Amino acid sequence: MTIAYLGLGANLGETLQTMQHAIASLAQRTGIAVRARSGFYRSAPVQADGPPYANCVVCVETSLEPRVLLRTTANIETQFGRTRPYPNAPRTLDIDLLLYGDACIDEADLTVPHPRLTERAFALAPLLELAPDIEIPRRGRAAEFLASVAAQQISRITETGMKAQGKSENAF
Ligand code: PH2
Ligand code: MG
Ligand code: MG
Repeated sequence: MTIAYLGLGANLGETLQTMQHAIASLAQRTGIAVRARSGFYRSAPVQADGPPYANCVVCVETSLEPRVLLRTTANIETQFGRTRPYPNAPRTLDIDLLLYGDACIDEADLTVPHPRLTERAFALAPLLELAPDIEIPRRGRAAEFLASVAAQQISRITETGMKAQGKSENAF
């Protein structure tokens, strides 16, 4: 069994509901146990356009090989209506493999750790909430990179904020 971290993002449709249902869908898959979910965050698009994003990170324990895990998450993206009209287009659901144990994979269609993890507050902040001391293979402690992404606009969505979802979902 391997501990892996998945980054979820959405900026079209009922973003929080989609992510909650996607996590439930992950938990139902053979070979995946969801161990923890970070809080939800609202973030400005980074190198992308469209509405603000909702983001979170989940920790899973899995017996699936990285490629099989990736196929499963791609399948869940499709289940929730993901389309790819152009790179970084707004989406109903994105699930990225951020970390897979201490594995380092450098292949054309799969790079682990996620190559942009250390440049993105929307991935780093929720990851650090789940695992404050986590090391990124070949990069060092994740916490060391927070300062360099401090300018990116991101805020944690509180429970109260979630209850008022209809009104505040697209606000920072
Ligand atoms: N995902 C991207 C590109 N930019 N920006 C935010 N805030 N959140 C994302 O999930 C995101 C992004 C590519 O997958
Ligand atoms: Mg992504
Ligand atoms: Mg992706």
